[in-house]
Amino acid sequence: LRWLTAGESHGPSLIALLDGVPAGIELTTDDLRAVLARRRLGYGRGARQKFEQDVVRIVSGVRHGVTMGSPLAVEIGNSEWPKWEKVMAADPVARGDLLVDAGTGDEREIARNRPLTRPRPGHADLAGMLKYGLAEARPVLERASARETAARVVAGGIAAALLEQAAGVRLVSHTLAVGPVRVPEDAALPTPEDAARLDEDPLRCFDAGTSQAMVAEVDACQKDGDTLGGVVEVLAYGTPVGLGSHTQWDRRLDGRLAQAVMSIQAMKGVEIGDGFATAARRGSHAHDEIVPTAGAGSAAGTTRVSNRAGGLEGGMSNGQVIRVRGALKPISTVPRALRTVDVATGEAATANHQRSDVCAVAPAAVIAEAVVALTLADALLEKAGGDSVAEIRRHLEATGALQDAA
Ligand code: EPS
Repeated sequence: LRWLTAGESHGPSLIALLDGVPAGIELTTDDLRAVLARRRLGYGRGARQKFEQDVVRIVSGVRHGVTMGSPLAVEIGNSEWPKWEKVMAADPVARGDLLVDAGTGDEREIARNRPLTRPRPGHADLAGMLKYGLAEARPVLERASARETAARVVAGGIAAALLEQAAGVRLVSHTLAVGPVRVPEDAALPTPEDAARLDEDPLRCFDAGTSQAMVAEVDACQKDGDTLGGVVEVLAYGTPVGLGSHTQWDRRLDGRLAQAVMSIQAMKGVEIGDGFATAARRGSHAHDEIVPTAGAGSAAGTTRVSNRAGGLEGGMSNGQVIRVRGALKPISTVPRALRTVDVATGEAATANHQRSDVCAVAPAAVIAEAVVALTLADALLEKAGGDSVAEIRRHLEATGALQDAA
């Protein structure tokens, strides 16, 4: 399975392109609308989420609600495009079209097109300007923007449909921390049955008391003109044993999941299972002891007394619930503007700022779920690949890797 995205934040649309999707997955435009709507959830998001609409169109790969095995292209149109048509036009634009009002003779450039010469710390702005030899940040931030994750969420929705329909794998994601407010260590983990309830929570947090404290933290932060990060977790239930491999570095599934999650905008840390907490434990309390199940007598007749490893040992899925966490830095566009340099004049300045989310942790969980789904779907096809859902199921049944949940 291969996937790519294209599109700018204020361009006409984003594109998700998937190649290698098997035939026979049931999938509709409404399914993709539903996954995209989940990405817009979350307390503490900015004004843009309220007015901007995602307009989904499946361009290829699906016929009458079923994938055909051909490349899947999905376009996510941006309802705000008419406001940006000139500023982000692909073709050259007459200077007069970029002035406030050519008719009244107002010669000032429209605000949207003014050069962004005060790079924002934490964003791709400055490194991108230096790398691509640009005098302003617009061409960098348009692609670096987390708006791009809409395309990855669509791609992940397709991957999740494949995982569920071919192998019975189901995913769920939730928020573990917002700033310093964290779910207690011993809190219960959500299951896929809890997904709807999580989507109703303002921060997609499974612990009601903690969620209230998170809302208060977002409010306090907004009042201070500041932004917040946090920690999200993705859980994959029913993953077949043996996805990924210990035999080569780039086949290890934990490494592949880490890359997928780390590549989400604003991610600064990834953990598998208990991750960093494990580093502080002694070995006798760090692993998952193996005990026999009834009628044992082979490697298959075993179970575990814990899941500290997060379902991955030796870079392979071991049949336990896969647990991947991502740590998100606070949004880089800080209302209480940070110091920078105006590169047009070389003078000290404050960073460009118009509007900002206070906290994007809740959508980050949905995005992390999408990239985990893509990575697991890719690994599933390597293990039990086939050209159709039926063929993959036959392969899985033959290997005995399917879990009961399937
Ligand atoms: C983003 C900044 C904000 C977000 C945007 C991602 O946009 P703006 O700076 O134009 O207000 O709203 O996210 C989305 C539009 C989206 O759909 O997720 C950023 O800097 O990454």
